[in-house]
Amino acid sequence: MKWEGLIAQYRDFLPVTDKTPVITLREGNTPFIHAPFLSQKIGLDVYLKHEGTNPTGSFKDRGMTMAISKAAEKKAVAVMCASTGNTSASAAAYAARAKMKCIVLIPDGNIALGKLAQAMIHSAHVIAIRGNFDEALTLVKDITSKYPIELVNSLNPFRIEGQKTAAFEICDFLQHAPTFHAIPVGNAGNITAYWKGYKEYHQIKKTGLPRMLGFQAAKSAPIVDGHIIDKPETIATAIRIGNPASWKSAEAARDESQGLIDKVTDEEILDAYKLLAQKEGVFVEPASAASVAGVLKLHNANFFHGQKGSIVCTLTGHGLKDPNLVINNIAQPVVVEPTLQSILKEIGI
Ligand code: AN7
Repeated sequence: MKWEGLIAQYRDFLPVTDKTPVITLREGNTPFIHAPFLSQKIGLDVYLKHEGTNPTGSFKDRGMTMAISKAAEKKAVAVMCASTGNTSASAAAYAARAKMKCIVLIPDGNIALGKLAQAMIHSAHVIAIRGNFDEALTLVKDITSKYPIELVNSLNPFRIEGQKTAAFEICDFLQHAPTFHAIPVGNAGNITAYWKGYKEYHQIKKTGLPRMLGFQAAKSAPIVDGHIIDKPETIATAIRIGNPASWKSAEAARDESQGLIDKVTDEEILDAYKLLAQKEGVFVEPASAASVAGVLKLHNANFFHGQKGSIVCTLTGHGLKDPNLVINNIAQPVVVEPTLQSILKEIGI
């Protein structure tokens, strides 16, 4: 099959016309990977939707191809976003392609190195604020409401439209919806988008509906705790968000699907992060491992007991986004002299 990007593939489900210039990096069509270790452990078929293989290394490209195409349609010259990293990387790439100016606000010191490098090389105007993501988003909303700059955070409805196509791909692969869909929750755009996608596909193709399982980081869990978190913390900087923009629609996805939104500790996130790499061969960034951490937490609480079918975990971003985490916190190579003897000794022969 020839894959020309998700707008071409799912045009009938998207708000585009012949007048929409399609700005694409051929995003989407990401690997849908069976996870044998997790499947055996949990007793249901577990699949990983590896969104880290999108062109800029995260699921944000699905929303950005739509947001930037629609911005190009209205002849916008500049776009702006607040970001914990991946949105800025994606916006910078698609804006470069569309010859638009891209301005990003990031929380100083709290975005992964790879993401910052991406925004810089695509020549976005990167402004680091001495504050967190929530403060950055408030500023961006204010500025884009007053000046002719397109907002490309997931408050932009075209972002959600693009991101919903991941649910279509899953249903196309399985020929029906999974029983459960597990997903990290930060600003809560993606859980909103998947649920919209599942509902729309079900209406037309009768693919069924999953129960949505969303997971926030324990110290950045406003939806679970029921109040705004002023100073969110977590090693998973991508989801270090205390006041999600799509809070209400995430709750709607949870309730309509008879699902849940729970929280996972940094320790649980790191355990899942290592498990994915070491047992399934899939390297993701820590925020992405929150979906698997959550599934393991529910498994340990017997949540899946007596259930049948499949669990799909969205892995939202690639592990190479945040290489420092591995080198500084997990492992480093041993260093030896360049002799046969020292190497044989090291490998225990
Ligand atoms: C890897 O880039 O909010 O719940 O500014 O990068 O839709 O926000 C990133 C979010 C999960 C959470 N996993 O998704 C940003 C940003 C990764 C992410 C999320 C993000 P949402």
